[in-house]
Amino acid sequence: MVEKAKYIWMNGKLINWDEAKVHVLTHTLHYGLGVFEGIRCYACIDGRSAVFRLKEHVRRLFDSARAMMLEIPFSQEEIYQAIMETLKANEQKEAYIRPIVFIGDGAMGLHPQNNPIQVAIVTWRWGAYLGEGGLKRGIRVKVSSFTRHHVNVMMTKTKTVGNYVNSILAKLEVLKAGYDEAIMLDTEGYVCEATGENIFIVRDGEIKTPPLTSVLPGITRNSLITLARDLGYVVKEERFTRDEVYIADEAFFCGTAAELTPIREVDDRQIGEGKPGPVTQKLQTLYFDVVRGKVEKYHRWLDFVQ
Ligand code: PPE
Repeated sequence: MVEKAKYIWMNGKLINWDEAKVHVLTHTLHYGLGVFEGIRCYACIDGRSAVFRLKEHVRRLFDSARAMMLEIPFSQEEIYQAIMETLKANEQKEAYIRPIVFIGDGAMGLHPQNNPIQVAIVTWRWGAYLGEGGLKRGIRVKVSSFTRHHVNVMMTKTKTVGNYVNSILAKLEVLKAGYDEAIMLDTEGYVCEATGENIFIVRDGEIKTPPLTSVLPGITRNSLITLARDLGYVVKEERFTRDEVYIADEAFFCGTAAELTPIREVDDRQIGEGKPGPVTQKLQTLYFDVVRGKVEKYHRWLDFVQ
């Protein structure tokens, strides 16, 4: 259960959590055309809180909206300020931030016509997405029988509400089979991403992640590529097959919610030693240090809440 905060920002103002309601004829509820973001705010070592890569997340929200032909009735600067205002009003030191843009009620039918575009920002506490144990010891994953979207079926580079039905199918499938998360293959059979995370593998000290062709351009993915290269690792954005994951020395998922979650098993095959490997551990430690403001060099990624 999501723990209630005091306020939710809706269409320009803060309202009480319990009053943030929509009509059952909300267009997005019926047809799935809406876009959203997932952002995290962390408590930093100096006592302040900082939002991680806020500008990039707001930009991606607007990119998603543009691709989906949704006209957001606010500027990027206004959404940025609204997120800060919500965090302050809710007095949260750490939070997961969910801006969502959706089509309100009015006309029904597939043409959304002039239904109002609604924007809401919700913030709540969200711990380890795939469990504390998963973060520490790694998770067990399975390749889903559900294929990730073809690039001309859904706009794969957007965070569109409807895209996640495909993710939910994969997630339900593998959770029922006793695993923690699913790997999804693209329409040609190459490794693509997870239900809500990007994927990386490591072999002989070299790091690989699928190119952006049909995956969400993850902001965590982008951050980890930078961090890994700054540490001196070679990082390749290159397609690979599931058997390359099976024989990897290390593998991990990353995302705003999942942070950096090690993978210890794929399709009942142990990955490396069956526990987080050295590269994974190094990157995970650095990532948590960076988001908590411990590394001056990456303060450019932090927007302090003040
Ligand atoms: N791929 C998908 C499909 C995806 O949904 C996410 C984020 C990522 C990759 C990683 O992107 P980024 O957060 O920018 O590094 N998934 C969000 C939704 C989680 C949810 O269950 O809701 C997230 O991590 O916030």
